[in-house]
Amino acid sequence: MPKYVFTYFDGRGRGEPARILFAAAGVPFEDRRLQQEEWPALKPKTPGGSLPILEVDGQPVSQSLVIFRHLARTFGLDGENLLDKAKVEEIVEYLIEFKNAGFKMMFAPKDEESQKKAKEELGSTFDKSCTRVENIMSANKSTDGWAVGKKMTFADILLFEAFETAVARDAAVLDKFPKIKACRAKVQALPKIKNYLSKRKETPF
Ligand SMILES: N[C@@H](CCC(=O)N[C@@H](CS)C(=O)NCC(=O)O)C(=O)O
Repeated sequence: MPKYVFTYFDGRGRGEPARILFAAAGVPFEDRRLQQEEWPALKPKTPGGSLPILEVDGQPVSQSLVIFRHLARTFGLDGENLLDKAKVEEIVEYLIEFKNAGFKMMFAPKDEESQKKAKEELGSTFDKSCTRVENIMSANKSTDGWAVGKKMTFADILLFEAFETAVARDAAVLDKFPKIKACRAKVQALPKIKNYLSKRKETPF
């Protein structure tokens, strides 16, 4: 098995899905959590000047989605057949759109107009992403409760992770999307993930 070093800031952000993928697969990795003050010195040494970065036997891979896909493929969590793989990626893209709207909101200028615009965008992206994902799940012929096919995939992991902050703020936020809600509970209850979450450092986002 390769030696994995995963470098990201000391939060969930764009890094957490990779950590949960490792936990789900039961694969050890070095979880290198950078403090903000360490970043200026490291930035020029990174492939693209941003985090996360996954080192696989010393070879750096950048871009969060590329890292997630690489891990999902490596751990067999990317869907069982070509169409399932496309559905997994489709769900992931919708959830990343929602996460990106969340980051935009977080970094939006603090004036009233900008905050209002970012909040509206976050709300409409949430509705669009959840509706599409719920529809994909409704079309899944398997009744096992996973998003795609009859096995857990990376789509389920991202379903759990992408809504963590939203659910922590409002436990009822996913009530209109029962399949997403049930699937999140299933992911959270898996022993390896439950164990990881119980030990995970608590961070605001
Ligand atoms: N497209 C990149 C974006 C990465 C990104 O924006 N990372 C932020 C943290 S979430 C970062 O490194 N910020 C520090 C900087 O740009 O100097 C990815 O998905 O990995």
